[in-house]
Amino acid sequence: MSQTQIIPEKSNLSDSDSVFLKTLRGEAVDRTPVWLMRQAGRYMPEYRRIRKEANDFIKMCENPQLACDITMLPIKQFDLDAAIIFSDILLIGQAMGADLSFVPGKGPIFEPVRTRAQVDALLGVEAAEKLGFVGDAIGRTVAELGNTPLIGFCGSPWTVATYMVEGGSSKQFDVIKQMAWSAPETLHVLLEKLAQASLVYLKSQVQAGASALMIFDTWGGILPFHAFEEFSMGYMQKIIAGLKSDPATQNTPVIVFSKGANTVLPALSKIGADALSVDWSVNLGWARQFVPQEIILQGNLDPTLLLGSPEQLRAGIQAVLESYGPKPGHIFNLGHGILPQTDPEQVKRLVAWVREISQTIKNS
Ligand code: 1CP
Repeated sequence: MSQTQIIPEKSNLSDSDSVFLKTLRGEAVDRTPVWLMRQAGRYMPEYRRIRKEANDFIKMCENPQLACDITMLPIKQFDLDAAIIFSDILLIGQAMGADLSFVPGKGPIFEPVRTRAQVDALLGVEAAEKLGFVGDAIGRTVAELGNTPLIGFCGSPWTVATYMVEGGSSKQFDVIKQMAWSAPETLHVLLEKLAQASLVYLKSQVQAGASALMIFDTWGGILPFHAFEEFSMGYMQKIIAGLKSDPATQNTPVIVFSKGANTVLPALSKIGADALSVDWSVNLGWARQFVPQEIILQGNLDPTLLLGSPEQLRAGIQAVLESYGPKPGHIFNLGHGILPQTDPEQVKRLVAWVREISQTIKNS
């Protein structure tokens, strides 16, 4: 991997093969494509079995064949329109030199990065080179997927930084926010390193065969309005500008998910993303007023609806599809990741109902 121009090794899928890619290019399709955030994960008994045997989440991600097999699990069982590579947004922090572990029941734990000296000691772009196993996993997966496109991804610099600075998951985000208000230069050095490494990392994923990219800004919405651009949005914009100025990646669609950042949708529409993924708190028709038609909207079923009755699930799906209406430019997804306690039978129903109801709406 290098920063120089890279030409994809594998031929990434052409638009004509996929309702997901067609929708991302703004073309009309006869039904709404569907995939689910965190579709390869703990709600699947097969995943839990592999997880128990492997006993180490990071080792699972670092094993290209295992990562490929896990990515394929939901594709084999459900009729999904896209796969997302099994990996994690936090691996880049570890590649930069921050110690990371995943403790069952506790989630991710980072050795906290808080001082300027700690930030300066981290790798920047060179970190991407340590993630070659993800490219390997992508290559294997694309070969197995056939006509189903594969999404590559990274976390937004801000979101990854929250875990690195807080030392893991957080409720208040007070440590990183205090850093933002009292030592912004230090935080900016960290965010810049993350952005540079993420850009090279995303390019390498396209080179390996990813057909679309997604940036997860799960914690963008916890920033106050006036600081969102400075600490979160600006760095995503830089990453996208880097992708769009390289001939090898300029045609690869980029989806941005800034959870809870709904009041900043007009600003997010201007950062060069091809699609914006939104959480369940907004009505898609309302969101469309602030997001131009050429930018695709993705979302936004509340993942807890999968825990309710089939009738409530169907009503929720219907509400999401109706809120968007018959126009092209919508990819069905959840408003956040699927919950571990979800019954896989509900996922089967969801996929079938999105197809059926969206076809009816589009033909009406
Ligand atoms: O213990 C286990 O089995 C690990 C559970 C797990 C899994 C299956 C983690 C730990 N990460 C993943 C995979 C993962 N994470 C994928 C690929 C699989 C897929 O989507 O199908 C992706 C895209 C992610 C992205 C991710 N990781 C995000 C952004 C999306 C989101 O859900 O908000 C975030 C915030 C993380 C951090 C993370 N990694 C793992 C956990 C439990 C968490 C969240 C911790 C928290 O809630 O703060």
